[in-house]
Amino acid sequence: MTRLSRSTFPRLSYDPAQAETGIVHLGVGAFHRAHQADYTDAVLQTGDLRWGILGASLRSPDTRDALKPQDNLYTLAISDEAGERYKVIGALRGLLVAPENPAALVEAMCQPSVKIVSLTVTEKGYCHDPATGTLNEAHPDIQHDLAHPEAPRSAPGFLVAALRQRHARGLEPFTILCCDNLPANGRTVARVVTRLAHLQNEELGRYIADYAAFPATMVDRIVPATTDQDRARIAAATGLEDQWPIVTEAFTDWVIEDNFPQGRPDWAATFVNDIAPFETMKLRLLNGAHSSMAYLGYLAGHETIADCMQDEALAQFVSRLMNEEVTETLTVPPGTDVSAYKAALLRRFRNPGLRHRTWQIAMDGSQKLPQRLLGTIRDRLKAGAPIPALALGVAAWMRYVTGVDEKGQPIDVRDPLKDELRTLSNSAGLDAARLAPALLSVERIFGQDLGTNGVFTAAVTQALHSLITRGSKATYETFRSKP
Ligand code: CS2
Repeated sequence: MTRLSRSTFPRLSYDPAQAETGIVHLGVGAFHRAHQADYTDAVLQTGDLRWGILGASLRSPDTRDALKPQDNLYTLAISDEAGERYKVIGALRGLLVAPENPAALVEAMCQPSVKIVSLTVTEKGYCHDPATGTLNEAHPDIQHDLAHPEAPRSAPGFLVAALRQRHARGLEPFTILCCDNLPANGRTVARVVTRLAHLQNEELGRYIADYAAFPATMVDRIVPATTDQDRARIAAATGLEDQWPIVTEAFTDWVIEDNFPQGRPDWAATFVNDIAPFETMKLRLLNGAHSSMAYLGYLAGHETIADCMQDEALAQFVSRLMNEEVTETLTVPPGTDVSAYKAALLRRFRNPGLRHRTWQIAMDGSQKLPQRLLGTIRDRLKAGAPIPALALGVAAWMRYVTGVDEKGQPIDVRDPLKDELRTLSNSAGLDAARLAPALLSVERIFGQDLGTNGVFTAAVTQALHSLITRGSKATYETFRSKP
């Protein structure tokens, strides 16, 4: 079959080769290609060719190898009730693989045309301590970058190396645009990057703190990992082979704090002064529900989020989590109807065209729980409000990270703290009264307050006891609304 490329797909409305590199993006995974690259593609289509994207992978060459023979074009398969429609995205001008030549990436970030460096490197990619949002100075990649500042490994290391070079060359700093689901993502990344710079050179740390902009963002689009079935279906539908298409939903949302001293594309996003209420609503409702469903659903044998939503009891648990425990903690963003927002979320979760695996969402729980569930829990505890559903979400994570499922089969737990969590859970055994306090003692996740909070500890221990003795399904069944 013919491969997608510029010559086999001549219908793009702009010539990517004519675009300038206005953006360098670190972490060109599926989410970036379905979200920011799609928004940027729309800008390029208007004829504003200042904003081509140079993508960089910080680890594997896979994306570059798949897209290079396709002139960096790829297909976005957009799924909704009407089925799937296809769109070819041309916004990527090129792809670098950082470990192959770190200096080349730093140099690319120093081109005068580059006004923005955006990032989707996942929560763990910032090498921070999730409970406090500060740089984990003992992180092996940070230790490496302190020893080799010119040839970094971590995302913060690349940002600091390029900002240092630009400063030395008299170039303005680029704007750093974090597009990961971190709480207060702009401020968190600013804190991490300035601290790393400060450890290298105090003056550089001050310069970044004073002159670099770190606008905060709320990003939203559900983008499951691409499968071979997706590749085959999309090739059959479009008539062109694409080694790395991306499947996503029709829904997309992007709220951005409008702070771009070097200018920005005219993205069809919502630009605001304060993104906090948008971010908290999204992290607590969407991502909080996602993670709770991922752990409970995985343990109950559900492969995807759509499968979880087919399970009436689990769907009811999710509604009750959102309605009875999360909503009250939110400051509703201006112009938002929270009921409509939640109804839309449930529809999005049900989308059968998205095979979003519970295992995928379950990944990196130690980095996700604080902003998805623990912040909500702190607010509820402060208000003296009950937390049965939230505590069950946390307990399901605990049951999951023991690494053995309800049938005694191993779970492939992926998490930067996996070894520590496994050691703690192995020594506690499958006994809630020992396992819950053991895991709650991990301050990098739970901070210094939650592990010693009697109400929280009791609620989590009780939920975990039920998960261990009765199983996931029987436990969330107790959340079924009474007829
Ligand atoms: C998901 C998110 O993988 C996960 O942890 O919860 O990637 C989620 O799909 C996005 O944040 C939706 O915007």
